[in-house]
Amino acid sequence: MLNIVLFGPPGAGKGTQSSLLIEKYNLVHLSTGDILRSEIAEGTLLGIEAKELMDKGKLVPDNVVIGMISSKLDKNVTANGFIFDGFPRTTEQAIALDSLLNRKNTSISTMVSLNVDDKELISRLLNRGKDSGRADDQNKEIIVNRINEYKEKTAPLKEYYFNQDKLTEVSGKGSVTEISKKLFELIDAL
Ligand code: B4P
Repeated sequence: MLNIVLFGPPGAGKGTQSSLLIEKYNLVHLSTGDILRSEIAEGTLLGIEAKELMDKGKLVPDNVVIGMISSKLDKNVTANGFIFDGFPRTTEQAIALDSLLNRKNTSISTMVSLNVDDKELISRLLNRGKDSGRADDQNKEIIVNRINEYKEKTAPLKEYYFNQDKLTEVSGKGSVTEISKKLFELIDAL
């Protein structure tokens, strides 16, 4: 199985690159951000609680997102592999993911970290906020909170995957096609 963690700060291009990787490698896309937004759209209790945190740029509790991923893995037993987009975001989530995959006799193949500077991230997200309708993309202060949450809770995960010899760092600046070309090359070489 090909199991890829697509990693990076908010706005690094994880969602954008995921759609190209899914098409090329026939993988199942698991985006915790997308799953949470669909819970919000359906007005579920989980969605109502998540919205309050997401609108402030904060992370949703680990047990909530781990439960969501676990049930999605169970629903896709015949998949070629998965792209984890925006998950894991904390060490607890990474440990849980390793154990969920281990139970299915598989593991993470690689973790690709897309690196983009803060100025570019803020500009991309404010730009998307003009027509996305996403509350968390419309205000610079909230975007800065998201970047700070990333630096404090998520960026340390690079070391977690480095220690497993699975970390690859890629510049996320440049055109979408240039970046996807680099990702295809490194995945083909696995
Ligand atoms: P996510 O939905 O994961 O959103 P994101 O971090 O903003 O990244 P996204 O993938 O959408 O953006 P992309 O970089 O592709 O998370 C939203 C919130 O959900 C979090 O803040 C948190 O509250 C919650 N959440 C989600 N997962 C969680 C978890 N595991 N644990 C706890 N909480 C969780 O693209 C951004 C923009 O850049 C787009 O407009 C795109 O067109 C543009 N872009 C992309 N590539 C570009 C390029 N090369 N050049 C120029 N622009 C580019």
